[in-house]
Amino acid sequence: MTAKKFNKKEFIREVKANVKALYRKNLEEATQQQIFQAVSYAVKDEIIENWLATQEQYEKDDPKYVYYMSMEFLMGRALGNNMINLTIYDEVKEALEEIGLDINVIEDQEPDAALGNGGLGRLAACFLDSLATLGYPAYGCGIRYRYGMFKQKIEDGYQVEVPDNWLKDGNPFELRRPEYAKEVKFGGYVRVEYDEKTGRNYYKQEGYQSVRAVPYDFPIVGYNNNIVNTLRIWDAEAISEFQLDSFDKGDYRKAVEQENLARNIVEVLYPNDNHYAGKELRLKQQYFFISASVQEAIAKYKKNHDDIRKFYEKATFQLNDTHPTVAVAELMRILLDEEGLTWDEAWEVTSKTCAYTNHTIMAEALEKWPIELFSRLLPRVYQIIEEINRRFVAQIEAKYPGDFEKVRKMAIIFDGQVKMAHLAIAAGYSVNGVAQLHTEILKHQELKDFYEMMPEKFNNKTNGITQRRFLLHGNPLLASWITEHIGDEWITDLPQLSKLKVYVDDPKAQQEFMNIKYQNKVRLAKYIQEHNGIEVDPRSIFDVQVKRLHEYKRQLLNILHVMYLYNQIKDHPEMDFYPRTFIFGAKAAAGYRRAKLTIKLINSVADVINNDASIKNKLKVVFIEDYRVSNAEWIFAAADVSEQISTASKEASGTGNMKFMLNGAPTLGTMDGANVEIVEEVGKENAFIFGLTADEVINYEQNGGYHPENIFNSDQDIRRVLMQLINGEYAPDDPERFREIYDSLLNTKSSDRADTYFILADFRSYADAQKRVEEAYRDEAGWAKMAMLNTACSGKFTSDRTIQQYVDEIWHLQKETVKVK
Ligand code: GPK
Repeated sequence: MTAKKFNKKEFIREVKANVKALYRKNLEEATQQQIFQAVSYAVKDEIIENWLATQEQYEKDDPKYVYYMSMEFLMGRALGNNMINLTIYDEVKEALEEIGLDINVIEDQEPDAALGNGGLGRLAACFLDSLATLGYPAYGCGIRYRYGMFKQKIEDGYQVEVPDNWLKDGNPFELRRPEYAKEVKFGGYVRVEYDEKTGRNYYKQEGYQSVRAVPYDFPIVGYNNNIVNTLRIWDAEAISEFQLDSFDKGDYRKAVEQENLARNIVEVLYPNDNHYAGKELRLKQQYFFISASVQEAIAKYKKNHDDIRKFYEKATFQLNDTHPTVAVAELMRILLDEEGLTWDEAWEVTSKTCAYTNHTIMAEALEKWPIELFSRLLPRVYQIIEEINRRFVAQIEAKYPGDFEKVRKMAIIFDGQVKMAHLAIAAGYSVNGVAQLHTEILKHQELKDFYEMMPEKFNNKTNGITQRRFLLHGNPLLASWITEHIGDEWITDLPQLSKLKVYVDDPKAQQEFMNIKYQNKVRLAKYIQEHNGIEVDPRSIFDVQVKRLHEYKRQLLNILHVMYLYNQIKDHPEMDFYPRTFIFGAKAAAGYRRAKLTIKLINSVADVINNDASIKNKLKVVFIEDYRVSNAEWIFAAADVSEQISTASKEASGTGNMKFMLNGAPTLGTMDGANVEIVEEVGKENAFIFGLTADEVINYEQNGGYHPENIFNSDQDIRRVLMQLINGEYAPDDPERFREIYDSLLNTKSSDRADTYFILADFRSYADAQKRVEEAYRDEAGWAKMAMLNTACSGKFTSDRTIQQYVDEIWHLQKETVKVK
């Protein structure tokens, strides 16, 4: 399993040649960006033989593939990761040094491939890494957005969104594959023809508009195993006029409309996380990439198989949330209308091919499309969904005779809407949640009726993360230290980290471990100084909350607590207080007003505190601009404390929590999502747990009885902090600025219950937990041990384990091996 030998001389020669060929320049004249491109093409050359060999091997073995269908792949940078997985990172580093280049500077030229919002998109990226590393045949299927997740600028404390023109300098790793282009049709109407000979109706879409879907392939390099899988993302191009039906030739208006459709469809990623906006263009995006991907999967199968009724033996579709669920109907359409299967035959194939992952219980994230919109955009697909629904409702009625409530709650089409989750569950052979607690809540609360009707479909797959990116690449110092102590098998077998347990009481090991943490803090402090102009002390506790800005994730609880601490220090200047740096990083959806106001609040509090000399640098607050995969790697490496403080029951899993743990940062969190399993692995004494339990939260939500105003009235510290939201303390120029946040916590006049996310309920126990953090940190040896135990016990949370469970329990794929020639 060793990779091809790396030839340093040859590599340098190639980099130089690439600079010439691409830019007609010598190395000395080239910009760092140009050198990045040249280096990337040289690395791509190392990949390409393996990519070919892998696809040849697959062709020969004719394995089953998983098609991971996702609107989002939050890949981050490719160059560093590809070098890591090719196991040529150190060699390339040396080679570049030899010609006077710094690998960090070169890597820093690459824009993040930010084709995703947050956890869901990053999970897809980690899964691709694990699939290739474990040797499973897989395609990632998605959209090549021209503009990915917006870049975040902070101006006057407010978030400003800047377009992410990530393709402007060209994209060295991608490969355009026009030979696999597909036509995707929208709108028009369905004509039914009865064929006397076969006695069947035939359905034809007419008067439609279409776009050409053109795939771009990205190599997904497995770790040190010669395997290279493919992420296939689709671009949209206009169907040129000479390709129009003779019927449409000369229809100028149609030609223009089709061109606009092509231009708009892949223009931009919707920047919503855990939130559905119901936009027509979003549904177009969904059908666009799904139709192209399903057509391609079928075409690939048909190349060497005759019996389409056995399609599911060679392909399975994993639907990453409901966003790709139209795949169910598109597969039915092709099987019925193009392959000529009967309904029952087509349904058998479809329901053995599709599987669905649920990523949230947040009601506002549930996708439901108005039938008017859906049937206008996808007339034939809508007909098929109607028939799926008719049959599903009949099943419900057969199982629960006379129980109309069941139909009302479970139908796929109801109240004028198509409910995508219901379609995914009715059609799929598997429904999974992403952490134990989340799956239990699905089974017994959110999807209770479905679980009762078809319990066999439900299963849990606790999320995971790839240690190749988030430790080996992101934290090279710790990675080397670990390898020195337990060998390097952890790179593909993370539970090996438990071997570190013998070192947790060893003072020398403790010191080395904490020294590495310190150096990573210095690296981050430099980044913060350069990007934020704020000086932070690497000896202070780095207390970090990085994730999307959302009310349920409760960045507000964190910053209110900072305000409380500040009051304490001001009141008791002599108080013994261990210096703390509170670090935030978060993008808010562009249209999410309250989230954006929370960013302004964090920055306003930061301004006051960071500029108050009287507190002698005991407190610092930093909001890191443009939190994204590339700077996340550094942030996790430098964290002392991992803030995972969502309202219990609301965070399906979390994956940032796992990245912190891997890098030796204990969790300060609620018993929510995968935090529960983190505590299970590392022990309660090595985490700081607080707050309401999921059961308590759900009980309040269902039965009432929560009165935040009572807490406000009886707890003077809390009252004071809340008053500071509306007395101009942090907004002297506009004391009303944060009124909305204040009202959200106390005012029941607004439509929803006051303090929807139980911030006041959890405030005291959060503050107590923070106190315990401080005490624990003062005990140097104790803290070192706790930090090391977090790393040592993080083995469960590799995405390699998650993928192996998907393979064993859902997909049933065979491992492939590839030899280099
Ligand atoms: C869930 F529903 C969604 C969504 O739209 N975007 C998103 O990132 C996240 N998620 C969950 O919020 C996390 O708890 C979870 O770990 C992650 O998906 C991956 O499953």
